[in-house]
Amino acid sequence: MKLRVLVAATVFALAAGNAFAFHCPKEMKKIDAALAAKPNITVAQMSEVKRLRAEGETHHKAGKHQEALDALGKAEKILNIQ
Ligand SMILES: [Cu+2]
Repeated sequence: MKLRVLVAATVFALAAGNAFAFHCPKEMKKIDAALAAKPNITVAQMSEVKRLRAEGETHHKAGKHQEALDALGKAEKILNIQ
């Protein structure tokens, strides 16, 4: 019985992790699309967006999806595309 609970918890944790894993590339694409559309932001904002975008990708590849989404979310806020 305990094993069953453990298995269920593990499956849930994996599913949640995968949801994040698939979410990050989606947010990165949104940022890339916004950048390609030449957003009306300052040069400083642009470099901050690019920094956050790179930071998000690094976190994502390291498996830190929540940190990745935090960084990508900040970039999206600057781009006004949330
Ligand atoms: Cu991720």
